[in-house]
Amino acid sequence: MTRQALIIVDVQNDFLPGGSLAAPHGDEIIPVINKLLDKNRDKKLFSLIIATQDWHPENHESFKTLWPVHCVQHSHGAELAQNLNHSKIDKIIHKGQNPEIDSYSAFFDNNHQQKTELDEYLKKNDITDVYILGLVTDYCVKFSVLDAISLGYKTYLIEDGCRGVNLKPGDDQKAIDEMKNQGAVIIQSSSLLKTRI
Ligand code: VGL
Ligand code: ZN
Repeated sequence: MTRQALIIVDVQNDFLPGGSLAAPHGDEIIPVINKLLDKNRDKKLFSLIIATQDWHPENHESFKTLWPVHCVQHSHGAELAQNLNHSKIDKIIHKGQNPEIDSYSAFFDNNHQQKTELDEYLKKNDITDVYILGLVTDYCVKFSVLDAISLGYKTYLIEDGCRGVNLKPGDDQKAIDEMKNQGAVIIQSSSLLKTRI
């Protein structure tokens, strides 16, 4: 028996146009996600819907070195997009709270030392397959997908449900190629939406 979960990565104001670390066209994925959530009314696509939030303290190390201030705990920028259908989310996973160590992946910090609750939560719910989308393709989505594969989940990337930040042009495509090479199945939301259920 397989059981599926949808993991919505970091669909937060700061990663959307107008936010401090915006993925261009990031807002275009929100209707894609809402359509999937709507299609899933009877839970036939996904048994569980999980959303992650990048959730940094004000003094996070990455603000000094790499990134503009973003997703500070309890700030407007850290909130999930307002037009995302929040009512369907079963579980929120926070990451990136340690001021010293960043956490791109929804599963582990970047040193692979601390785990978030996500793997335990999926295991407890007998999830075998994960479908991942969100922001941004070239960082948090990519590392979440790679960790899901290494943890043994059958892992799907819903490509049209993601946008990259593209610090270098083409970073998003490179990330997709890497996920595919590591074993992710790249799909489009349309293939899930047209499933007759
Ligand atoms: C992210 C950069 C820094 C992401 C988070 O959500 O992909 N990227 N923090
Ligand atoms: Zn961050």
